[in-house]
Amino acid sequence: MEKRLEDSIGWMDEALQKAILTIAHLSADMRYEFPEKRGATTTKNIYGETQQKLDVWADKILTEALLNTGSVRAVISEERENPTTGPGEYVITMDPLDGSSNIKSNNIFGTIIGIHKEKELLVPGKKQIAALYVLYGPITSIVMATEDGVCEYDYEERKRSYYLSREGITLPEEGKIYSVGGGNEGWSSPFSSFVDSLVERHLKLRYGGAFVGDVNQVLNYGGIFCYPETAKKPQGKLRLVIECNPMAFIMTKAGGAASNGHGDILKIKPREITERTPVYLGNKDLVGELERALR
Ligand code: P6P
Repeated sequence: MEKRLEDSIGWMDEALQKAILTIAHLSADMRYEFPEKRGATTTKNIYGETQQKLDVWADKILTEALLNTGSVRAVISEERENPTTGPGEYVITMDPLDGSSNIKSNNIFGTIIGIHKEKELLVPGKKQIAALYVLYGPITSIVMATEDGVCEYDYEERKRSYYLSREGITLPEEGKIYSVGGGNEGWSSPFSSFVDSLVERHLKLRYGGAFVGDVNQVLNYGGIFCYPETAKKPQGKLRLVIECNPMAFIMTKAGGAASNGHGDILKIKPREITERTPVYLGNKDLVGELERALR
């Protein structure tokens, strides 16, 4: 008997279930709107990046729906300068549409969600109680991590529900792929040597340009995802709070490691919502090797 997402999270308190199921149900419906909402807006987000129509729309409908659940105290979104507050107890950190540069080319993109219920809004990623990403791929799927581990749910169109497809997901022992964001201009020589060593060990390059899709490949095949610091971008590109912490939580619960090059990303106390960080996620042996190389 296939287990539905609703049944799989029945152990959670009702407020948390409502928040997660709201994201799940909305994500399934969002797909139908994608074709009409391709293309860029004339506005830029707080990072100075041109917003795609889907960025703005996904942020709006997810934020409103989450606040309407009554479960959410604040939504911290990539698309907004300040948190949007509500009457509930959970804090949601969100990249509503990660990988929007892939919309034009119809490549994979997704939604990244982190959930905590600490008093402070900005807390280390280890304080998250759940994290998930929605992958808008050939299959719409959700990968979610809680204290109990990592599960995947596939959306079954005919039944209009998400069903558990894998549970207890752990990284393969041996890493097979590597994925490096940005160009190689300005890499430190230790990082460059590390990447060369991966090639020499016959790891395969898999880079799709969306954090969710690239980390999902590492979760499935083992290896390492890197968006490194460079000479021009010493803090890298990806955002600590709304992108890296949820993905780091999931990778860690799958038995992997998450580093900023010098230590566990999940231990960093964010100074501000917009803070960026270099990010390295994947098999513990590879992440550890890279940390030693960067010392
Ligand atoms: P680059 C997508 O725009 C994103 O924020 C992440 O999803 C992705 O990992 C990264 O930027 C891609 O950046 O510089 O490789 O195009």
